[in-house]
Amino acid sequence: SLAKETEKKLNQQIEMEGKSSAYYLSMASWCETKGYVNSAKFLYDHSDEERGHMLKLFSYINEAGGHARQPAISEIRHEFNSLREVFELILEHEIKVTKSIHELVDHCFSTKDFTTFNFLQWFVTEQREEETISRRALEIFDIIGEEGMGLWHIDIELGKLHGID
Ligand code: OFO
Repeated sequence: SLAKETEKKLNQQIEMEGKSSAYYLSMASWCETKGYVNSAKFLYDHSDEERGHMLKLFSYINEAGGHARQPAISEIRHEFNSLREVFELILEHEIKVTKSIHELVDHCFSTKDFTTFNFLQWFVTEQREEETISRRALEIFDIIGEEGMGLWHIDIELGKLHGID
């Protein structure tokens, strides 16, 4: 069965995924109010995906005899300076999430919890994809350029990003 320490760490990961979901929902809303409708669509979907990640952890913990806990979501940002800043913050956040997953995997390996170790491999792959998408998003800003009609084109291209995932 699930060690208490591992259960605690998995619940901390739930909190991270819940925060990701809330953070991206807030970003989606900001984008929508600014007319970046395609980016908003991408972020609403992304927020749903993060909730999906959180629910995967809920099932795993409870099926393994633990108790998954709905995390408190602390204050999140509602205002952003630019569309580019939103995507920079996403990459920054995803790097943090990857680090957290890796620490969790390392903990499971060193405590010989190979079942949870195996369960977490899905998240390892997912984080790799999420970082790639976030990096791709920032490249789009550089390639197109934000001047003139740039942001309008950038928003369209960002809306296509979830196709990769
Ligand atoms: Fe859950 O992958 Fe992003 O945070």
